[in-house]
Amino acid sequence: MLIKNPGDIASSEITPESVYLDRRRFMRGTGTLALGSLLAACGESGTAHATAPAAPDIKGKPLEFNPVAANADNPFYTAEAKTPYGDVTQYNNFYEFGTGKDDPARYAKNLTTSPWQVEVDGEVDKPGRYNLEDILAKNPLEERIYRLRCVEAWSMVIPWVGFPLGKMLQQFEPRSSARYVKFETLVRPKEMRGQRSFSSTIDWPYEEGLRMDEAMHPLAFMATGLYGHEIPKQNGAPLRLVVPWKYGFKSIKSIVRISFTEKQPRTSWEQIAPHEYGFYANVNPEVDHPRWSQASERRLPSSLFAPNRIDTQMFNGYGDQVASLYSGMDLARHY
Ligand SMILES: Nc1nc2c(c(=O)[nH]1)N[C@H]1C(S)=C(S)[C@@H](COP(=O)(O)O)O[C@H]1N2
Ligand SMILES: [Mo]
Repeated sequence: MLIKNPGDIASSEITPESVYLDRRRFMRGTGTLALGSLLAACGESGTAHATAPAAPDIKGKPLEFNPVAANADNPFYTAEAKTPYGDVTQYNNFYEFGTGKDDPARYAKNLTTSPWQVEVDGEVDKPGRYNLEDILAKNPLEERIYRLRCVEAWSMVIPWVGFPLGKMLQQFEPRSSARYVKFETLVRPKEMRGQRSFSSTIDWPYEEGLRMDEAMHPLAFMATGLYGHEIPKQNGAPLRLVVPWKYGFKSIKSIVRISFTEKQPRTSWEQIAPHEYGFYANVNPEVDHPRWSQASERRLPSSLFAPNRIDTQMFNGYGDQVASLYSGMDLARHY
């Protein structure tokens, strides 16, 4: 196996972290007075905030993996600026921990992710309860640098570590009757405060699914790490899906069940608002969300002074690879 720890070289150096920090420092400077009085009101001394805090250090165990080849024509790679680690791990959607963007970073800490098992069932010849270690032993890690486009019209560029979804699914030996694959997130209200909330709109577990040919596509990925290190809990530890040509809600986190089905599975967001969120959820600048445009997106980091708004690309820029999966389909109807 290829052993390289890119913590030594890659991500942090290539990321324009310093530029990002400078911008934050600038913004803090302009906000000093207001922030100072706010802190005073909270009974805290403002002096500790006179200088910007350092970017949060990369947390988690460094991983061993095969780094992505940095060629412009490699679909698993993009030369676009990576979103800094601090944004990737502190601006999240993970409703099991709350609906605020900073709730996951704050509340996912106490989630128990070891031991971890994945139940495999349905139209498959090797069903069972698999220990995460056994899955990992069969699937050497590699790196992918992908765009992630949320349906809320913001996006990031994230260096993931993990393995191809299709390769893992084949190891379970799906039957020819398996036309779809469904994923479920852990339900553990004791550790997931969003699941205890009475105002929650989601009927837990969070559920997602793919058509079998989508799941087998080489771009579909299971992530166990990011920025060369173990994936933080707020990003879906210990095992989460990444489908870069689809809206982010398809990329389900903290997976505990994989079911092979004949029929198109029920998915959480489709259940909540079927006219707003469809099963396919392919990134498509020409099909607007009923309440906002999907023609452009805020690429993080983004701020009031530097919104960093860019055009959204069809299939999030992965059209050359995936468009053929949908030939003949009306993508306005199958949104
Ligand atoms: N279980 C679960 N998975 C989830 C979500 C969630 O709320 N619960 N949110 C989704 C949404 S809307 C997005 S945009 C991505 C965000 O992933 P990130 O926080 O790692 O950027 O996770 C997706 N996976
Ligand atoms: Mo999202």
